[in-house]
Amino acid sequence: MQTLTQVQFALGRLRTSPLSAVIHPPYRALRTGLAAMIMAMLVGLGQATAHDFKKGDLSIDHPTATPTAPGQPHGAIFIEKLKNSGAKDDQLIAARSGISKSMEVHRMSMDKGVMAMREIPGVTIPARGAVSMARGSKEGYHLMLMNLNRPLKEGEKFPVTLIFKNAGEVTVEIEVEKRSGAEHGHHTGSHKSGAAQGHKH
Ligand SMILES: [Cu+2]
Repeated sequence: MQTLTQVQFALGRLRTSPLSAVIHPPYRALRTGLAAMIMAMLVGLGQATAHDFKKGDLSIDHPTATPTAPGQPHGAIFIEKLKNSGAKDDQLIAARSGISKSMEVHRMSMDKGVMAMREIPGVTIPARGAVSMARGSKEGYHLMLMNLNRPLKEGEKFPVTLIFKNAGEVTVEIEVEKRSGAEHGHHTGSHKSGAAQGHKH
């Protein structure tokens, strides 16, 4: 609380000194930098809106699922970014959810001009690095909800527990969202062909 008050005070001072900024250009840059830093801190305080999750050294940034049509057996989950601030590699090795019978870690790739996907042992998040599991990313990583109990409706949220080799388990909230544009079309096509070929369990 005290920190917030001080930050507000600092921001107030920054705003009320336009003249000095004109007279002393070097200070202006300094003040702009400070203001940006303070704004970043304030944004950090409102974590509920950011939709990212933390576990140990890992951050899980914006996990989403694509809506599914009635009768569609499987669903796909994407994570904008998995970041690792630690000194050791970690790996997303499994996941579980009450919304499907099981979950698998998948990778989508082109095989002789045909898009296919297969189960992989895990997705490595390099030490002091990051990996994308974003929709339409070239890596093609995603989590598959195998045999959904019900369709995924746009706008809904549901919990999924991610299981990491080192960091352990963390439950995140998945947002079901549709994306417009080529990225989405590409992806939907991919999963139809992949599901037809590779998801007979
Ligand atoms: Cu898949």
